[in-house]
Amino acid sequence: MKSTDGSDEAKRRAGESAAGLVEDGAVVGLGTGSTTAHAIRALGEAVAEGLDVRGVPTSYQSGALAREVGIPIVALADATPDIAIDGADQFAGGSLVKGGGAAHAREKVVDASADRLVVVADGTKRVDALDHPVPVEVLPDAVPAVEARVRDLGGDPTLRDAERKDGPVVTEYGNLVLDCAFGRIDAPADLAATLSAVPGVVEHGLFVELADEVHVGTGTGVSIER
Ligand code: ABF
Repeated sequence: MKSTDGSDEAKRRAGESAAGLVEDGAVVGLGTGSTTAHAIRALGEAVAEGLDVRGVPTSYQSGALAREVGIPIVALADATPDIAIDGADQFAGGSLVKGGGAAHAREKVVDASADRLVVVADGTKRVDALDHPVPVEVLPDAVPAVEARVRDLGGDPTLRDAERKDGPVVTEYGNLVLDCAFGRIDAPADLAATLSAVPGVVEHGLFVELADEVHVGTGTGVSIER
């Protein structure tokens, strides 16, 4: 059943619950978004109290927040995360739609590299079957071709616009994002593989069976699912 509690309090509980799993000496993948930001702040407090961790950011924003709260940063090329903590736009079991912040390419690389992926979310993100539009990062020249292919697949692509009318959202890698509505996604692994094979697609936001656990914050506590 879909929860209506998308409060910041619920997000904070989820983020802090996941941060509490991080052990001394760990390398931590630092996800993006408002729920993960609570985990990053909690980890910063733990570092101030003596916890030895190094963070691998999944985006410019998560790296900036980690620096602000005092978490030492390490590049993915130099360390493998023991654990990654990341948010989601929607989850069904261990499968996710991500990419609301247009950071899903680096998020997927970091999250998939980690020994353990802990997703943090509030209950409004939980569904029985994924149906959230799938963000697809696309090489700029390939946008028309990818749009056509997505339509062939039964999807409805929308180029993501910046909030102000100054053009489309551009990712950290200089690419554009198509939000592709497919309705209910009954076979996420098949759609993920199909999208990955489209020329010009850099990465999409379907994370199929990648999460080891989901910490779901509520108004009063946290449920750990999976
Ligand atoms: C990132 O932030 C994205 O992949 C996901 O789209 C979003 C979740 O943000 P929030 O926790 O603010 O809902 O993890």
